[in-house]
Amino acid sequence: MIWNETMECMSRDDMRKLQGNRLVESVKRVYNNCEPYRKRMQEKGLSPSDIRSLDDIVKLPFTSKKDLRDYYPFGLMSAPISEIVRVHASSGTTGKPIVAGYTRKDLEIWGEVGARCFTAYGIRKQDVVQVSYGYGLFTGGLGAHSAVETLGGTVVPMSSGNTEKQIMLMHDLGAVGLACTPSYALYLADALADSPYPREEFKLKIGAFGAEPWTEGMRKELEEKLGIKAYDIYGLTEIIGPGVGHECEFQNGTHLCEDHFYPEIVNPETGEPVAPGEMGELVFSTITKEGMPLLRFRTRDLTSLHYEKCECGRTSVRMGRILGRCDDMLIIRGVNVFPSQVESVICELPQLEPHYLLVVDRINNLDTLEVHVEVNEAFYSDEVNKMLEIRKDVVHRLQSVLGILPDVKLVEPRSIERSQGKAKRVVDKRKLQ
Ligand code: DLL
Repeated sequence: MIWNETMECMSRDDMRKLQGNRLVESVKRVYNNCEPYRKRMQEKGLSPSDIRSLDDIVKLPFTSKKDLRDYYPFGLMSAPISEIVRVHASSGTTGKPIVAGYTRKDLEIWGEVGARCFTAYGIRKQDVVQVSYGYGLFTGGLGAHSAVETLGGTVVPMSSGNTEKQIMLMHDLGAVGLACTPSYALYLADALADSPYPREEFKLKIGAFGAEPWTEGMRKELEEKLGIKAYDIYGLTEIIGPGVGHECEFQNGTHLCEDHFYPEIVNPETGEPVAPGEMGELVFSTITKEGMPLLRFRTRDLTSLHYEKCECGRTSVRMGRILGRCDDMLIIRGVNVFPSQVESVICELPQLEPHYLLVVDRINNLDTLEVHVEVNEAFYSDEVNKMLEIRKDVVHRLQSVLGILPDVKLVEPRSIERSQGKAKRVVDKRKLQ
């Protein structure tokens, strides 16, 4: 079932025309209502009449996270505060958060794109969905909440934390869907296994997981542990929140709701567009937003776009898995390392649990990488030889995937701190020095 067949299955030509028309209107909106955008365009000698179709988008300047910080909190809004009915914020690593403002129409669109996601996962009106993303300034909780409400399902607004109660209510209320971060889902999976309720008493079938990078290996792990199908949901505060994109039953890429959010992929260094299918930095222009429309916003997320029609019937562009963020990429002895590469190796090995932490340091001017990873209970042993054997295997595989030799520390089951929201996978001590 498809929530909005007209938009999700439109021909590529018609979609481009629609996007072009909407872009033209958005450019006028920001030019007329948002001074920083008007100034930027004027500096480039551009007026709204120069943007006539989608082909002209490359003339427009980029918007960055720094711009959002510089114009904190409301400087990039294109609607007066009297029209803004909600704000959300995402906390960055430094200083002030990024604030996004939404008009009533923006919230309606958010509900609509969210409903497309949960419909694609197979959630229907009669289903109960437990939303275990944090509620509050983070967009996860309220975003998933309005998605399920819009399609007419029953929301359990659980928020994150209080794991025992999560399991009890999931059991008692018969949740079919669970929406949370993949790392929290893993935590809940262990809690569910330890709970007094037998698995067959749960109705859980569908997971809507996102807000952090996760791998195919992690998907397999979650699907097996929870006995569900685990779907990706993508989004970011600046663009709208969860609902920018979603997987379908074929789990072959994340469909983007491109009638609202126009995606491009650019080379992260030069800013030049790359060929379709090539990896680069994802850039979005919102083409229907009123509160805080953003043009050519650099997400820092690294992925690729694929335009072939999907087996599910949707024609919308599909995004590949997010490898990581440009700013999450670790450069260790000159080699680029993403936590997701480590995760993919860990998930392949049955002796390991997908709970891990990367500790990076610089000792005597040389970068070091420690990979702390939990050993599966069934394989954990006091016999040094057994542990050394596992370790050898892990080191070997990591070395061949990463191209550098990591120091692997096998740790006891359940010793790495669990996350109830976005997992923290990296401690970079070099930054603290
Ligand atoms: O994480 C919105 C969200 C909530 C998405 C719940 C999905 C589910 P922010 O806190 O602004 O918003 O963080 C956005 O998180 O740029 C990506 O780097 C990362 N991210 C979000 N979804 C995914 C995903 C929310 N499915 C940033 N896969 C984004 C990989 C993701 N990374």
